[in-house]
Amino acid sequence: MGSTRIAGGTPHGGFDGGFSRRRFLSFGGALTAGSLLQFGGFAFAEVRPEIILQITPCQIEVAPGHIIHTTAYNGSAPGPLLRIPEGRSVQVEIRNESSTEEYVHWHGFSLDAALDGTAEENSLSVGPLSRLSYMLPAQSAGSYYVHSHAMAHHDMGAGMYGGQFAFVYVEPAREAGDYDQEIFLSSHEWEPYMVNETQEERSIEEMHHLRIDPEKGEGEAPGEGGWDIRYRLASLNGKALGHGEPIRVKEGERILLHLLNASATENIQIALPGHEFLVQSMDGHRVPNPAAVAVLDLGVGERIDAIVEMKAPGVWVLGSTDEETRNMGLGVVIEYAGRRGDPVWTDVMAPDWDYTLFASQGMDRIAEEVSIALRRLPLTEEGTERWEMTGRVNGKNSPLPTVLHRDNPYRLRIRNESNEWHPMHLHRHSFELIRFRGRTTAGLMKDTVVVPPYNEVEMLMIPRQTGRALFHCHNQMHMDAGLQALFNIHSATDRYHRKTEKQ
Ligand SMILES: [Cu+2]
Repeated sequence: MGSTRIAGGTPHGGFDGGFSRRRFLSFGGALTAGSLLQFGGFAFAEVRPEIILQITPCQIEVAPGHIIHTTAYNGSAPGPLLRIPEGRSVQVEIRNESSTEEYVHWHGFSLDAALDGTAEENSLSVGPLSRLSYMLPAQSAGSYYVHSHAMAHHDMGAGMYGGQFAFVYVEPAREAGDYDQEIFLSSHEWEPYMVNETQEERSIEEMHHLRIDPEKGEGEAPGEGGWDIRYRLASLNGKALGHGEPIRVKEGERILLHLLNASATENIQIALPGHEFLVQSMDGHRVPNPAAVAVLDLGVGERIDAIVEMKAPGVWVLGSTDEETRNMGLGVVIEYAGRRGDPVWTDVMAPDWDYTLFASQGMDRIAEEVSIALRRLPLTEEGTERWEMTGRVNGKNSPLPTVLHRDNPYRLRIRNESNEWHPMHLHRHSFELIRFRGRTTAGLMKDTVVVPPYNEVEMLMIPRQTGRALFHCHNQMHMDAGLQALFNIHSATDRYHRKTEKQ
């Protein structure tokens, strides 16, 4: 895999509306004819790009006078809504106009590891001032997400902390069309900082310089306890609550809401007082049992599509159920035709989020068990957190990466031994929720599942792709601090050969 990586991508300025295969190869350097066949998408390199993602430093006015300097796709955060027809491949070109190497990850997509956009899977990267062109394979209809998968660590403008994200919608070939308006909303938080138990605040840069040199005794003690991340500002579609255009609706309309949690670290809860969400899809998959709820929980990286019947005329806040988060800006005004005045929020009570509400009845599944524990480790000497993921296969300790075989069913038993919520994301695959909070369930397909504190979740995974597949917590801080593992998926043939030898 390593030999197929294009170091530095293609030179800036090489774009002339399309690459000839010869030019592409000469720019690629390390790209061989063999890999051209392996990643068949490159054979279409002459085609003009239908999607152009321009990674560019820019300024975003989240609230009046409150300007965020970040890097984003095509000059806005979220970037443009990318609509792709169901079942059709599209030619993509990534133009990196920033000064750092970037990885563009297609979250929820089923595709080759080369195109998945992570360093861990040896995917293609796009170097500073470089371009990368490939064919994105056809996907089934639904809500997806594209974002930077660069490691962030102490750079709070990098990875998911910055503005490199966009909503991807694969349009159903036959839409039921049982709605009057379709609205896409992506949440995000801005200007992260660190705070400890005594409410002492530190910038990320300050945290980085806290390291004590044990030889010289220099540096500063980080103080008691760990440091948590907070933000100064939050937004839906890049605007803080009250600062963008309201969503204008009419009484009796059915609104199809497409929600994406594009946060770096924050799981969110969203409500619209006086209304309910009839959940249609999660992570781009139709739910077996569409059910109505007052509050939507979205872990980092999760998507929910829901119908809202507009039946309570007024001016409302659609936003976070958490007052502090709402005051930070996580919300948008919903304005009925002919109604004026200040937007109204009333507290909405809801039971704990329960995925099984939208799933079907559970059944027994025969599958090999892969047990994964999520654990917090002692703090580093800087006072920052550390995490680990360990694996056990059929009761035996297994070093990661864990070898899986294509088309073989696995029961991923994810045990959260910490007091935090972890949105666990599987790359290049969807998996099926089969147990949640002790209850057996079926039919709910996900690519990201939130594992509650001191709880266990079981997912049925049937790998359909070979190669590396990253499995990690989508909380960027947890991931960077160790909550990630690699599955190495071998072809099914390997497995059958092994069985034959044993007889
Ligand atoms: Cu986590």
